[in-house]
Amino acid sequence: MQTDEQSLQGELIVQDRVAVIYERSETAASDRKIIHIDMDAFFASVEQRDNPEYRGKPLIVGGQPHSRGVVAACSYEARVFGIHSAMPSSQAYRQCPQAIFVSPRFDAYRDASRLIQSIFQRYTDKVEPLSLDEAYLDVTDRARTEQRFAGSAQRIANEIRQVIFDELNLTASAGVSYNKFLAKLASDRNKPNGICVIKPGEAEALLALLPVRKFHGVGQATERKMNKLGIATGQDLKKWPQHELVDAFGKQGLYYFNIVRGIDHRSVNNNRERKSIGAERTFQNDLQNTHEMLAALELICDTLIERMKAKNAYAKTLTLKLRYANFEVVTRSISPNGGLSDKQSITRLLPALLTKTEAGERAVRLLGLSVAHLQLDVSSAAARGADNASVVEPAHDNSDGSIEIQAVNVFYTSQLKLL
Ligand code: DCP
Ligand code: MG
Repeated sequence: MQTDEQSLQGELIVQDRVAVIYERSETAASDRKIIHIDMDAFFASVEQRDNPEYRGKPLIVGGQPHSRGVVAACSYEARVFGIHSAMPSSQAYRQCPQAIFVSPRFDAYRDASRLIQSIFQRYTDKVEPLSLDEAYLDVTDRARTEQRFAGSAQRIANEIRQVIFDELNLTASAGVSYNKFLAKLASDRNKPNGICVIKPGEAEALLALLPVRKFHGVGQATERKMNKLGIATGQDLKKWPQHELVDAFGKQGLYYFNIVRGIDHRSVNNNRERKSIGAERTFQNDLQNTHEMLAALELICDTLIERMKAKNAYAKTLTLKLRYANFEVVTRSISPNGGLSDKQSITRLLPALLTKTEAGERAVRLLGLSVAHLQLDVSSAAARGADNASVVEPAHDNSDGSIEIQAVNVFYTSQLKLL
């Protein structure tokens, strides 16, 4: 049966985007012990676990090969063929016609995720989930107080990986370091089923050699901008004085200045308050004119409003996202003075946002809306009205100085629940 999530233009690929952005807090301890755990090929591994016939084979979870869907997850056997998440399924099929394509089973992934998170809680209550399959853990106290760990976060990380394997039959990779940025970087280095420790003395040399794209917080758009400025690696980035980076990248410039020196004071934040809500849709046929785009956006807006109402939330910033037919993605944001609380307060802004893009001149395959800087209490927002809106220029990476939404989850889910 088709749900209204699926009703737009035939087969629909729903890609909701849940952004969880946490405030920074300045806890200047450089002797912290932070672990970042990230499950390996998460959706695909759950499928291989539950379906023995998929094991050892290239497996793709996501859209079917002849649809306009994309790959959500793929097994490591599929990655040998160059397949990766977010690649169109049709392309994945061309690169590996023998791959098995399966549709996602979100309930199974959420169940596994809950169990993984409960394992984390056995080790520390300072757990910050980033998505269904990854989290930061601050184990500073646990490493110190429990004799069997002898002060070693690496031992804790390995034990967690073992417990996950024993109890869930899934593998996880871990990064261990003295801050979140480095722990996340580390967890990716020995994937799958690996662990990597970055010690204080090692960080700067390692970062100098890395291409900037590998830095969490540097997305495609920032990479392009950095490359234009002659910044290709950490070493190049490090040559830039702080004020010049801030001139070029705003608040994020300070973040880049620090991370390339291995400095990241953000604490592991177990407050799971959601900071943005959104909905987006990929269309069976590209939309050609702004009239049909606005109609589609109205429907997306209905979903968004439902979700905002469920949270009793009102928002300050509305972001329109669109993906052109050639897969290029642009976003445009607006922060009206009175906030965003009901459908009308959002839909009235859409034509202005759309004209800030090339929609209409170029065909569009995906549209999305999200709201950010949420607050509770709709009534006070409504009372203020929504006049004097001002359009903000492209928010490719970070419109609000927060860490770029690169780690943020793109889920194939019609429910916006994180866990
Ligand atoms: N996901 C998605 N769409 C994306 C990226 C990811 O639906 N564009 C889903 C499927 C993934 C899960 O989120 O299984 C976790 O994402 P990861 O980026 O951690 O990727 P994987 O766990 O699949 O692989 P790995 O972490 O081993 O690289
Ligand atoms: Mg993963």
